[in-house]
Amino acid sequence: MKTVTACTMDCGDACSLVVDTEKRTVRGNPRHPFTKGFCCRKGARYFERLDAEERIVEPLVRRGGAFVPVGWDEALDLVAERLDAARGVPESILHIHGNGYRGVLASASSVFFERLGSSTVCGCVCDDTGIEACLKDFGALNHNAPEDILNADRVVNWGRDLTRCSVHQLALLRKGREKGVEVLSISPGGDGTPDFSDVNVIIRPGTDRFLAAAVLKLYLEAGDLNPWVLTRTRNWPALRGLIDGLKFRDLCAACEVSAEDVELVYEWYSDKGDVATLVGWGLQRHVYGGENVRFINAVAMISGNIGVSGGGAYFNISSGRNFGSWAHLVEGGAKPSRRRSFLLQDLGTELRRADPSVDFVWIDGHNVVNQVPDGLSVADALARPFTVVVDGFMNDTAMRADVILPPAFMFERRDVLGSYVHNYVNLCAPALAPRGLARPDFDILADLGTRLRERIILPDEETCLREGLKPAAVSYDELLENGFAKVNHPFVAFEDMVFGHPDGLYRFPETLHPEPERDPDYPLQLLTLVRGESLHSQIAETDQRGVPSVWISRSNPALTVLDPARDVFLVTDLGAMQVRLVIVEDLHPRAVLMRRGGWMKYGHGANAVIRPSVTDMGAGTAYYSQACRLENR
Ligand SMILES: Nc1nc2c(c(=O)[nH]1)N[C@H]1C(S)=C(S)[C@@H](COP(=O)(O)OP(=O)(O)OC[C@H]3O[C@@H](n4cnc5c(=O)[nH]c(N)nc54)[C@H](O)[C@@H]3O)O[C@H]1N2
Ligand SMILES: Nc1nc2c(c(=O)[nH]1)N[C@H]1C(S)=C(S)[C@@H](COP(=O)(O)OP(=O)(O)OC[C@H]3O[C@@H](n4cnc5c(=O)[nH]c(N)nc54)[C@H](O)[C@@H]3O)O[C@H]1N2
Ligand SMILES: [Mo]
Repeated sequence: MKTVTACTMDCGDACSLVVDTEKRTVRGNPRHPFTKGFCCRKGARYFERLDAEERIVEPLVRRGGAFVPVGWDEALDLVAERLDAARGVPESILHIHGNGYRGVLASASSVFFERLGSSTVCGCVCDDTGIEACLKDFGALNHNAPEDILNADRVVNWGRDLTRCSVHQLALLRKGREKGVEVLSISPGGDGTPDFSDVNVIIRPGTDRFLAAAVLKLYLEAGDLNPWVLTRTRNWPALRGLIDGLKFRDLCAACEVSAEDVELVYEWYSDKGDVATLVGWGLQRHVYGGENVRFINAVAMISGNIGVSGGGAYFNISSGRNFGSWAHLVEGGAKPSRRRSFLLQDLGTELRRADPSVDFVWIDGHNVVNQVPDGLSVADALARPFTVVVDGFMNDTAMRADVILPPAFMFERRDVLGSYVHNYVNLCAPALAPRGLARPDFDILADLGTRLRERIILPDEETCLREGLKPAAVSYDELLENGFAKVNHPFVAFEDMVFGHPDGLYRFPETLHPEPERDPDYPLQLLTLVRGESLHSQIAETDQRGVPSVWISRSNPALTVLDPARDVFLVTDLGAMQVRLVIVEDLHPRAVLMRRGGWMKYGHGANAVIRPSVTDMGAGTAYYSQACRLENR
């Protein structure tokens, strides 16, 4: 049987899918204008996860060091008893929710634990650095419709590896290239960008702000400024003063890009025609990631490419912008005025220091031990409290649980969700029954709520979906009929050059921080990039045998002393892991690339050696500023 459903993975392409439950195949919905009949490798392989032998399909309770299967009544009664006991001190309960599954119903656990007044987490492991940077500049988070890239003459792609993170944006770009759109990509290299670019500029990781500032310097020197654009900005004199005081050659040196290449980027922007700017997520995972994004936006603005079709600066939009909350429909508990929150990036330390202590932890949709810095310290900290993990695999987080509750995965449950790239909302319809005893997260929480001494009552799913859809002005019935709907947003963002700040004016960055000095003991930089064939840590265990690979340049200084034939270790000030070297050509000499999400229990988890860190904006995580070295041991 074929069902039209949707992908709920944390990916901006947010595909509408056609699932064939007999053949166990997943195809892109041919009727969906953005999905256009194809899907990515991770989506196409999803039945491998649903059908995996190692999938957990019944509740498990830890007894005497081993996990024992139990029925739902026993598991949920036990959890309810522990929750009731902890509820006297609400902050002793901690809720950690990731984006492992997305949608209107996916907020159920957050709504539920808010009513309990539990502690929560703050800080971001994904995109809040870039979001805050865009909010500072534009005053609102918006970009042109992704289809508008077809109207560009040229594209400057600052660090988006579309071959992995967004194959549908890649398809649009390929279509554009057939019509003559030219693409220049800027990245540390070693990624998929040469596949879709006419020119590639290799940059020192973390330093895009200097390249962008050097381009601005060339604009100033040429006196090539659009007076109308400047009237739409608030603080141009401050940025001009800053740039005037900087030397072009120092800026080139700071980003390790040659003067010729900087001039090329300038020409790419200043020649006739419209230029679209793609701003990647990678370049904001650095200590000054927010500033990187702001200087790139400034180039898009000064070059006259904001508010025009074929131009625009694309970071992302909010995938929740079309939805409203249904939290007010919940009965029981109380919405607290303030909640205690722990910094996600340093969760291990935060939990150890917590006063009052955390006695009960609920984790859903987040392989938190694997994905946050210093994950092993989080693993240690989870040993004391009673920990419930809602997940279907015995990953680095689940193995630390006291109770594991198996969720229905996508295609096995219902939801409605949007995208952080395009303007459609999709229906995730159940195509098959949950495997074994697995149940939708929503169901699990609704059931648990009725078992508490003071009950929490969730509304039914359909009520939540209808309520959540109200701001989208799309009816649930329309979604049931079509599987997706387009929500109206302007095709060109900020078309009238009126920005989201109260005065309607754009804001430039006014400071340019130097890159922190390289530590001579750790002269290389670890970039933990996404995989094409899976989402983050949702990787088959059978794919994680042996030693994980890292990619380095032939001109990496480590190769002068390393013997690649002997065991090689990636070493940071936090720890060491054995790696296998793959030598490539077009990669920055000091970059060490690793594909992220491998599991610590197989020696593949990079976050075992990545230190907690916070970026300059949005309390994001500076994963890619992690210094390292390679050595024989
Ligand atoms: N070193 C390093 N680490 C990083 C990053 C980095 O750049 N470098 N980037 C980060 C980024 S961008 C992100 S977004 C985060 C992602 O971090 P996570 O959100 O932890 O990502 P996943 O590994 O996909 O884990 C999601 C989990 O949700 C589970 N899941 C899937 N569907 C469902 C469901 O329906 N219900 C429930 N209850 N669970 C479900 C999956 O089995 C999986 O274990 O990681 C960050 N971690
Ligand atoms: N297949 C697949 N798709 C995904 C995901 C997945 O896990 N798998 N995850 C989804 C999620 S949650 C997210 S957040 C996105 C992540 O998508 P991205 O953030 O785009 O992915 P990354 O691989 O972290 O980084 C992308 C590129 O940034 C470049 N880069 C790193 N540092 C710098 C820098 O300082 N300057 C410049 N110019 N470039 C730099 C790298 O070379 C890399 O090519 O993808 C989403 N899509
Ligand atoms: Mo992410």
